Amino acid sequence: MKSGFAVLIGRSNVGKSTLINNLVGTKVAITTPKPQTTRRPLQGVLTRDDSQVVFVDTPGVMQKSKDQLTSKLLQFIKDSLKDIDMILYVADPTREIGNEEKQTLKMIEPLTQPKLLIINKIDDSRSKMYIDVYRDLGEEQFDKVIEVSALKGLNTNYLKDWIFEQLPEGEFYYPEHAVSNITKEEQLAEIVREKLFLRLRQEVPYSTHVEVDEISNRKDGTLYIKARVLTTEERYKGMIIGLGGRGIKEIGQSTRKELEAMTDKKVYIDLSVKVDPRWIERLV
Ligand SMILES: Nc1nc2c(ncn2[C@@H]2O[C@H](COP(=O)(O)OP(=O)(O)OP(=O)(O)O)[C@@H](O)[C@H]2O)c(=O)[nH]1
Ligand SMILES: [Mg+2]
Repeated sequence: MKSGFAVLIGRSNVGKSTLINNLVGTKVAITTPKPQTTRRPLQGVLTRDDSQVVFVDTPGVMQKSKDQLTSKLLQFIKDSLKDIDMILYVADPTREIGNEEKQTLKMIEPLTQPKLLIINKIDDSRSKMYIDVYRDLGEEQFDKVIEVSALKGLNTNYLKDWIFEQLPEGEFYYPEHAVSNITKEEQLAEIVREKLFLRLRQEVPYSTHVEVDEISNRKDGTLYIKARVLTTEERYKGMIIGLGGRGIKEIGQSTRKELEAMTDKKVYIDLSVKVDPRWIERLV
Protein backbone atom coordinates (compact mmCIF):
# COMPACT_ATOMS: atom_id res chain seq x y z
CA MET A 1 0.00 0.00 0.00
CA LYS A 2 1.04 3.59 -0.65
CA SER A 3 -0.12 6.77 1.05
CA GLY A 4 1.00 10.29 1.73
CA PHE A 5 0.29 13.94 2.35
CA ALA A 6 0.48 16.47 -0.48
CA VAL A 7 0.27 20.10 0.59
CA LEU A 8 -1.07 22.74 -1.81
CA ILE A 9 0.60 26.05 -1.29
CA GLY A 10 0.61 29.36 -3.12
CA ARG A 11 -0.60 32.92 -2.90
CA SER A 12 -4.28 33.74 -2.54
CA ASN A 13 -6.63 33.19 -5.45
CA VAL A 14 -4.35 30.97 -7.57
CA GLY A 15 -6.97 28.19 -7.40
CA LYS A 16 -5.69 25.83 -4.69
CA SER A 17 -9.15 25.01 -3.39
CA THR A 18 -10.63 24.69 -6.88
CA LEU A 19 -7.87 22.21 -7.67
CA ILE A 20 -8.47 20.15 -4.53
CA ASN A 21 -12.14 19.86 -5.47
CA ASN A 22 -11.20 18.73 -8.96
CA LEU A 23 -8.68 16.16 -7.71
CA VAL A 24 -10.96 14.73 -5.02
CA GLY A 25 -13.88 14.78 -7.47
CA THR A 26 -16.35 16.55 -5.18
CA LYS A 27 -16.67 19.94 -3.50
CA VAL A 28 -14.80 19.68 -0.22
CA ALA A 29 -13.45 23.24 -0.14
CA ILE A 30 -15.16 26.55 -0.80
CA THR A 31 -13.86 28.81 -3.58
CA THR A 32 -14.48 32.47 -4.38
CA PRO A 33 -12.80 35.20 -6.45
CA LYS A 34 -11.83 36.93 -3.19
CA PRO A 35 -8.43 36.47 -1.50
CA GLN A 36 -8.19 34.66 1.86
CA THR A 37 -11.19 32.46 1.16
CA THR A 38 -9.51 29.44 2.75
CA ARG A 39 -8.93 29.88 6.45
CA ARG A 40 -8.05 26.44 7.68
CA PRO A 41 -5.81 23.62 6.46
CA LEU A 42 -8.61 21.38 5.22
CA GLN A 43 -7.79 17.89 4.00
CA GLY A 44 -9.23 16.30 0.85
CA VAL A 45 -8.76 12.57 0.28
CA LEU A 46 -8.34 10.63 -2.97
CA THR A 47 -8.05 6.83 -2.96
CA ARG A 48 -7.19 4.81 -6.05
CA ASP A 49 -6.70 1.02 -5.78
CA ASP A 50 -4.06 0.52 -3.08
CA SER A 51 -2.92 4.16 -2.96
CA GLN A 52 -4.26 7.11 -1.00
CA VAL A 53 -3.27 10.74 -1.20
CA VAL A 54 -4.33 13.30 1.39
CA PHE A 55 -4.33 16.82 -0.07
CA VAL A 56 -3.87 19.63 2.42
CA ASP A 57 -5.47 22.89 1.29
CA THR A 58 -3.88 25.97 2.88
CA PRO A 59 -4.77 29.65 3.11
CA GLY A 60 -3.11 31.82 0.45
CA VAL A 61 0.15 33.50 1.33
CA MET A 62 -0.52 37.22 1.66
CA GLN A 63 1.93 40.08 1.99
CA LYS A 64 3.03 40.57 5.58
CA SER A 65 0.24 42.40 7.25
CA LYS A 66 -0.31 43.19 10.86
CA ASP A 67 -3.90 42.12 11.14
CA GLN A 68 -4.64 39.21 13.44
CA LEU A 69 -6.37 37.07 10.81
CA THR A 70 -3.50 37.26 8.31
CA SER A 71 -0.88 36.36 10.93
CA LYS A 72 -2.97 33.44 12.08
CA LEU A 73 -3.39 32.20 8.51
CA LEU A 74 0.35 32.46 7.92
CA GLN A 75 0.94 30.29 10.99
CA PHE A 76 -1.52 27.70 9.60
CA ILE A 77 0.44 27.63 6.34
CA LYS A 78 3.75 27.09 8.18
CA ASP A 79 2.23 24.32 10.33
CA SER A 80 0.89 22.61 7.19
CA LEU A 81 4.41 22.19 5.85
CA LYS A 82 5.34 19.77 8.63
CA ASP A 83 5.24 15.99 8.07
CA ILE A 84 4.31 16.05 4.41
CA ASP A 85 5.39 13.87 1.51
CA MET A 86 5.27 16.32 -1.39
CA ILE A 87 4.74 19.97 -2.17
CA LEU A 88 2.27 21.12 -4.79
CA TYR A 89 3.02 24.78 -5.43
CA VAL A 90 0.13 26.37 -7.32
CA ALA A 91 0.78 29.43 -9.49
CA ASP A 92 -1.46 31.76 -11.49
CA PRO A 93 0.21 32.81 -14.77
CA THR A 94 -2.26 35.65 -15.30
CA ARG A 95 -0.36 37.51 -12.57
CA GLU A 96 3.34 38.24 -12.43
CA ILE A 97 5.74 36.97 -9.79
CA GLY A 98 5.68 39.38 -6.87
CA ASN A 99 6.67 39.53 -3.24
CA GLU A 100 4.08 37.00 -2.22
CA GLU A 101 5.55 34.41 -4.61
CA LYS A 102 9.03 35.14 -3.26
CA GLN A 103 7.82 34.76 0.32
CA THR A 104 6.16 31.44 -0.53
CA LEU A 105 9.21 30.13 -2.41
CA LYS A 106 11.37 30.96 0.58
CA MET A 107 9.07 28.96 2.85
CA ILE A 108 9.50 25.79 0.80
CA GLU A 109 13.16 26.29 -0.09
CA PRO A 110 14.61 24.28 2.83
CA LEU A 111 12.22 21.36 2.26
CA THR A 112 13.58 18.25 0.56
CA GLN A 113 10.34 16.50 -0.44
CA PRO A 114 9.43 16.27 -4.17
CA LYS A 115 8.32 19.70 -5.40
CA LEU A 116 5.87 20.19 -8.20
CA LEU A 117 5.02 23.52 -9.78
CA ILE A 118 1.42 23.53 -10.96
CA ILE A 119 0.73 26.31 -13.43
CA ASN A 120 -3.04 26.72 -13.19
CA LYS A 121 -5.68 28.64 -15.19
CA ILE A 122 -4.30 27.69 -18.62
CA ASP A 123 -7.87 28.00 -19.95
CA ASP A 124 -7.63 31.76 -19.36
CA SER A 125 -6.15 33.57 -22.39
CA ARG A 126 -4.42 36.00 -20.04
CA SER A 127 -2.28 33.09 -18.80
CA LYS A 128 -0.03 33.68 -21.84
CA MET A 129 1.21 36.86 -20.20
CA TYR A 130 3.47 35.27 -17.60
CA ILE A 131 3.46 31.56 -18.38
CA ASP A 132 7.07 31.56 -19.60
CA VAL A 133 8.27 33.23 -16.42
CA TYR A 134 6.66 30.45 -14.38
CA ARG A 135 8.04 27.77 -16.72
CA ASP A 136 11.54 29.13 -16.10
CA LEU A 137 10.93 29.19 -12.35
CA GLY A 138 9.80 25.57 -12.55
CA GLU A 139 12.95 24.53 -14.43
CA GLU A 140 15.15 26.18 -11.83
CA GLN A 141 13.52 25.33 -8.53
CA PHE A 142 11.13 22.40 -8.98
CA ASP A 143 11.35 18.69 -9.76
CA LYS A 144 8.51 18.91 -12.25
CA VAL A 145 6.16 21.42 -13.88
CA ILE A 146 2.60 20.56 -14.89
CA GLU A 147 0.19 23.01 -16.55
CA VAL A 148 -3.50 22.56 -15.77
CA SER A 149 -6.89 24.17 -15.56
CA ALA A 150 -8.49 23.25 -12.24
CA LEU A 151 -11.71 24.90 -13.32
CA LYS A 152 -12.07 23.02 -16.63
CA GLY A 153 -10.26 19.87 -15.53
CA LEU A 154 -7.54 20.16 -18.19
CA ASN A 155 -4.53 17.88 -17.68
CA THR A 156 -5.58 17.01 -14.13
CA ASN A 157 -5.49 13.24 -14.79
CA TYR A 158 -1.85 13.53 -15.75
CA LEU A 159 -1.30 15.55 -12.57
CA LYS A 160 -2.95 12.83 -10.47
CA ASP A 161 -0.73 10.17 -12.03
CA TRP A 162 2.40 12.14 -11.13
CA ILE A 163 1.19 12.61 -7.55
CA PHE A 164 0.40 8.90 -7.11
CA GLU A 165 3.86 8.01 -8.43
CA GLN A 166 5.53 10.06 -5.67
CA LEU A 167 3.68 8.36 -2.81
CA PRO A 168 5.78 6.45 -0.28
CA GLU A 169 4.78 3.03 1.07
CA GLY A 170 2.28 3.30 3.91
CA GLU A 171 -1.11 2.44 5.34
CA PHE A 172 -4.19 4.54 4.49
CA TYR A 173 -4.83 7.54 6.74
CA TYR A 174 -8.57 7.56 6.02
CA PRO A 175 -11.22 4.97 5.17
CA GLU A 176 -11.33 4.15 1.45
CA HIS A 177 -14.43 6.25 0.69
CA ALA A 178 -13.59 9.31 2.80
CA VAL A 179 -13.28 12.59 0.90
CA SER A 180 -12.40 15.05 3.64
CA ASN A 181 -11.61 15.52 7.32
CA ILE A 182 -14.25 18.10 8.12
CA THR A 183 -17.47 17.47 10.03
CA LYS A 184 -20.94 18.12 8.60
CA GLU A 185 -21.23 21.21 10.82
CA GLU A 186 -17.93 22.60 9.57
CA GLN A 187 -18.81 21.93 5.95
CA LEU A 188 -22.12 23.72 6.35
CA ALA A 189 -20.50 26.68 8.04
CA GLU A 190 -18.05 26.87 5.14
CA ILE A 191 -20.86 26.90 2.57
CA VAL A 192 -22.57 29.77 4.39
CA ARG A 193 -19.23 31.59 4.51
CA GLU A 194 -18.79 31.11 0.76
CA LYS A 195 -22.13 32.83 0.17
CA LEU A 196 -21.13 35.66 2.53
CA PHE A 197 -17.88 36.12 0.62
CA LEU A 198 -19.68 36.16 -2.71
CA ARG A 199 -22.15 38.79 -1.54
CA LEU A 200 -20.21 41.12 0.74
CA ARG A 201 -17.80 43.81 -0.42
CA GLN A 202 -14.44 45.19 0.66
CA GLU A 203 -13.42 44.38 4.23
CA VAL A 204 -16.82 43.07 5.36
CA PRO A 205 -16.29 39.35 4.49
CA TYR A 206 -13.09 39.38 6.54
CA SER A 207 -15.05 40.49 9.59
CA THR A 208 -17.20 37.37 9.42
CA HIS A 209 -17.17 33.81 10.66
CA VAL A 210 -19.92 31.17 10.76
CA GLU A 211 -20.84 28.72 13.50
CA VAL A 212 -23.46 26.00 13.11
CA ASP A 213 -25.50 25.19 16.24
CA GLU A 214 -27.88 22.55 14.97
CA ILE A 215 -28.41 20.15 12.11
CA SER A 216 -31.44 17.91 12.47
CA ASN A 217 -33.83 15.88 10.39
CA ARG A 218 -37.44 16.95 10.93
CA LYS A 219 -40.31 14.45 10.94
CA ASP A 220 -41.56 15.84 7.60
CA GLY A 221 -38.21 15.01 5.99
CA THR A 222 -36.77 18.54 5.94
CA LEU A 223 -33.23 19.18 7.03
CA TYR A 224 -33.23 21.91 9.69
CA ILE A 225 -30.11 24.03 10.16
CA LYS A 226 -29.47 26.73 12.71
CA ALA A 227 -26.37 28.86 12.23
CA ARG A 228 -24.90 32.14 13.43
CA VAL A 229 -22.96 34.62 11.33
CA LEU A 230 -20.45 36.36 13.57
CA THR A 231 -18.95 39.73 12.76
CA THR A 232 -16.40 41.90 14.53
CA GLU A 233 -18.36 45.17 14.55
CA GLU A 234 -21.87 46.53 14.96
CA ARG A 235 -21.69 48.53 11.69
CA TYR A 236 -20.89 45.37 9.71
CA LYS A 237 -23.87 43.61 11.26
CA GLY A 238 -26.21 46.08 9.57
CA MET A 239 -24.44 45.60 6.24
CA ILE A 240 -24.75 41.82 6.46
CA ILE A 241 -28.43 41.91 7.38
CA GLY A 242 -29.09 44.48 4.65
CA LEU A 243 -32.09 46.73 4.09
CA GLY A 244 -35.20 45.05 5.46
CA GLY A 245 -33.18 41.88 6.05
CA ARG A 246 -32.69 41.35 2.34
CA GLY A 247 -28.96 40.61 2.59
CA ILE A 248 -29.13 37.81 5.10
CA LYS A 249 -32.20 36.42 3.35
CA GLU A 250 -30.30 36.10 0.07
CA ILE A 251 -27.37 34.43 1.82
CA GLY A 252 -29.77 31.95 3.40
CA GLN A 253 -31.48 31.28 0.07
CA SER A 254 -28.29 30.61 -1.88
CA THR A 255 -27.03 28.32 0.90
CA ARG A 256 -30.35 26.48 0.93
CA LYS A 257 -30.28 25.98 -2.86
CA GLU A 258 -26.82 24.43 -2.75
CA LEU A 259 -27.71 22.18 0.20
CA GLU A 260 -30.93 21.01 -1.42
CA ALA A 261 -29.01 20.04 -4.56
CA MET A 262 -26.40 18.27 -2.43
CA THR A 263 -28.71 16.35 -0.13
CA ASP A 264 -31.82 15.91 -2.28
CA LYS A 265 -33.86 17.08 0.73
CA LYS A 266 -35.88 20.15 1.57
CA VAL A 267 -33.73 22.44 3.67
CA TYR A 268 -34.78 25.03 6.24
CA ILE A 269 -32.05 27.35 7.36
CA ASP A 270 -32.29 29.68 10.34
CA LEU A 271 -29.51 32.31 10.12
CA SER A 272 -28.85 35.03 12.67
CA VAL A 273 -26.14 37.70 12.82
CA LYS A 274 -24.23 38.47 16.04
CA VAL A 275 -21.39 40.80 16.95
CA ASP A 276 -18.54 38.73 18.40
CA PRO A 277 -15.03 40.00 17.67
CA ARG A 278 -13.40 37.05 19.45
CA TRP A 279 -14.04 34.50 16.70
CA ILE A 280 -10.53 35.08 15.33
CA GLU A 281 -9.01 33.88 18.62
CA ARG A 282 -11.13 30.73 18.45
CA LEU A 283 -10.05 29.87 14.89
CA VAL A 284 -8.15 26.56 14.99
N1 LIG B 1 -10.11 30.62 -15.36
C1 LIG B 1 -9.82 29.88 -14.30
N2 LIG B 1 -10.17 30.29 -13.08
C2 LIG B 1 -9.83 29.52 -12.03
C3 LIG B 1 -9.15 28.28 -12.18
N3 LIG B 1 -8.96 27.76 -10.95
C4 LIG B 1 -9.52 28.62 -10.07
N4 LIG B 1 -10.06 29.68 -10.71
C5 LIG B 1 -10.78 30.82 -10.12
O1 LIG B 1 -9.90 31.54 -9.28
C6 LIG B 1 -10.60 32.06 -8.14
C7 LIG B 1 -9.91 31.62 -6.86
O2 LIG B 1 -10.04 30.23 -6.71
P1 LIG B 1 -9.81 29.51 -5.30
O3 LIG B 1 -9.78 28.05 -5.57
O4 LIG B 1 -10.76 30.03 -4.29
O5 LIG B 1 -8.33 30.03 -4.99
P2 LIG B 1 -7.42 29.74 -3.69
O6 LIG B 1 -6.02 29.66 -4.17
O7 LIG B 1 -7.94 28.59 -2.95
O8 LIG B 1 -7.62 31.10 -2.88
P3 LIG B 1 -7.45 31.37 -1.27
O9 LIG B 1 -8.19 30.32 -0.55
O10 LIG B 1 -8.05 32.71 -1.09
O11 LIG B 1 -5.98 31.34 -1.01
C8 LIG B 1 -12.03 31.55 -8.25
O12 LIG B 1 -12.82 32.56 -8.82
C9 LIG B 1 -11.90 30.36 -9.19
O13 LIG B 1 -13.08 30.09 -9.93
C10 LIG B 1 -8.81 27.85 -13.51
O14 LIG B 1 -8.22 26.81 -13.76
N5 LIG B 1 -9.17 28.70 -14.52
MG1 LIG C 1 -8.64 28.41 -1.04
